[in-house]
Amino acid sequence: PSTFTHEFNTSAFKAKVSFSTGLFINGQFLDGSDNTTIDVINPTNGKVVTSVSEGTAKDVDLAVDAAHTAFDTTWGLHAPGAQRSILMSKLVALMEKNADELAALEALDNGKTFNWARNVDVAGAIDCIRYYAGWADKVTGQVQETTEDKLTYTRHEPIGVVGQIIPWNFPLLMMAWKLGPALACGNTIVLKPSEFTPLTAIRMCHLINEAGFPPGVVNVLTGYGHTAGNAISSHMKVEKVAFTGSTLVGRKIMEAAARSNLKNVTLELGGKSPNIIFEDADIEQAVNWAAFGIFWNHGQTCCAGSRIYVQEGIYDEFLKRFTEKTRSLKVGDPFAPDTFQGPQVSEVQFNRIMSYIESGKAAGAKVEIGGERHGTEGYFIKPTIFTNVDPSMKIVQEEIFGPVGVVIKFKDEDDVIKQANDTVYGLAAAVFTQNLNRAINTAHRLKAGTAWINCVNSLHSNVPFGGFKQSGIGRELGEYALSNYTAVKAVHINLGHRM
Ligand code: TXE
Repeated sequence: PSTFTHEFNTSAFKAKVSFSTGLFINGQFLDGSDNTTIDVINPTNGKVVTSVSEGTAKDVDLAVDAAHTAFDTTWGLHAPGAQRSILMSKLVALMEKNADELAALEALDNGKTFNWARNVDVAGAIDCIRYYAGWADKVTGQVQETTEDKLTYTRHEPIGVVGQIIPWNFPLLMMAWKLGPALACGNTIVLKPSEFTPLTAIRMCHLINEAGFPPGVVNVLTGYGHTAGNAISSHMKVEKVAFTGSTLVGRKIMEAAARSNLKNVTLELGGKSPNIIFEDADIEQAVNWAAFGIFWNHGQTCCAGSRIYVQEGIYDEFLKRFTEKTRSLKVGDPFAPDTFQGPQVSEVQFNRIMSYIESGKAAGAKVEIGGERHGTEGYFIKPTIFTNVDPSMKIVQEEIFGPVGVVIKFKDEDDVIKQANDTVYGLAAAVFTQNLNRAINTAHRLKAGTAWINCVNSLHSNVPFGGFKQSGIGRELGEYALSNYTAVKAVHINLGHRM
C-alpha cells in the first residue's frame, strides 16, 4: 500500500509525518482487492494531499472474517475486561503522545482548525477511550429473584462483530465514540471512516497495533459509502451496525439491516436544533453561545443551534450584537492561531451550503451578514445570518450543515415551544434565561435528546447523546452506550424443582 508523507511546517506543528495508508485488516495494512485508491483533498485549496486504499465488498468480507476469528480466539469472552481495559489505556497513552500529530492530520483533511482539533476532537477522543477503558471490567449483569428453588441471572455478553460507519465532521471523535463502548464490551469491529477524512482513522490503526491489540479486533476500511459502507450494513455476519451521518443514509442502513440479517441498528443522524433566547437571558453570554452554537466547526455539527429564536423585547439588541460577534469570527487558514473557522470539508458540501444560501435569498429572507464564499480558493464560506424567514423556507426546515443560522422572533413560551418543536428532527435544543423555572420547564417541553440550559454544544463522555424523532435511534456515550454493544442472556438454574 502507499505511504502518506507530509512535512507540517506551521507555527502550531512542525514535523515530518509518514505512515502506510492501506486498509487495516487483521493487524496488517493492505491494498484493496481491486487495487484502487481514493484521493484525499485539502479543503483549504482543493489540492490532493495523498491517496488511500479503497476497500470494497471483498475487503469487507476479509475484515469481517478477521473480526470473527479474533472474537472467537483472542477477544470477546476470551479477553477479560481488565485486559481489555489495559489495552485501551495503552491506546490512550499513545494518543496522548501523538496528540499534536492527530490534530494536524484532522486539520489537514477536514479543514477544522488545529487548535479546536487539539482541544476538542483529540482531547475528547482521548477522554472517551479513557472513560470506556474504565468500564471494560465493570460491564456486568444482574441477579433476578424468582423462586427459592431457582437461581437466575443475566450476562451482558458482547454482541460479536460490529460494523461502524462514521462521518467526516468529527473524524477522530466519532471513531472514539464508536470504538470506546464496543471495545469495552468485548466486541470486534469493522469500521469505515468517511472517504473525505480517512487520515486520523488510519493513523489510529498504527497506534492500535502499537498498543498491542490482537490482530482482527479492530479493522478499518477506507472506502465509499455505497460500496464498502453498504457491504457492512448488509453483511450477514455483522451482528450490529452503528452509524453517524445523514438521515438519508441512516434510512438506507436500516433497510440494509432489515433485508440482510436483522442486525441491531443504532443511528446518530441530522438535526435542526433550536436555540431559544428569552428576554431575561444574560445577553452577552447568549450572543457568545449562539455564535458558538451555529458557527463552531463551520456549522458542520449535528447538534448545531441553527434556528435561533429570540424573544421580541430583546430581538433588535440581540441581532445587533450577534451580527457584530459574527463579524469578528476570523475565517482562514486552519493552522493560524487566531482562526476560528476553516474551510467546509469538501466541494460537495461547499456547493450544498451555497445552494441553501441561494434558496434563502430567492425565498425572500434577508442576509444580515455573510451570504457568500470567503476568498477565491478552497471551500470557505462566510458566517451567515438570515432574518425575515418563515417556517416554510428550506433554510428553516432543513439541515444546512454549514455556517448559516436563521434568527426568528417569538412572543412567549408557548409560541416558541411550538416553533422549536416544528421539525422532523430532535437531536438537541438550548434555552437561555436566568429564570430557573422557565429554563427547566422549557427544557422539559422541547422534543430533543439533549436540552442545554445557558450553554450549547457541550458534551461529556459520561453523558448520553442521541436523538428524538428522525435524529436517530439509541444513545452514544455514558453508561447508556454500553447497551448498544451487549447482548443480554438470561441464565436459569434449577436448584431442585423436580418434574
Ligand atoms: O453524509 P453521509 P454526507 C448530514 C449533513 C450533510 C449531509 C450529507 O446534513 O450535509 O449529511 O453529508 C457513509 N451505506 N450529515 O453525504 O453520506 C459515508 O461513506 C452505508 C450529518 O457526507 O451520510 C460516510 O462514511 N454507508 C452528520 C457516512 O456514511 C454509507 C454527519 C456519512 O456520510 C452509504 C455527516 C450507504 N449507502 C453528514 N452512503 C451528523 N449527524 O453528524 C454513505 N455512507
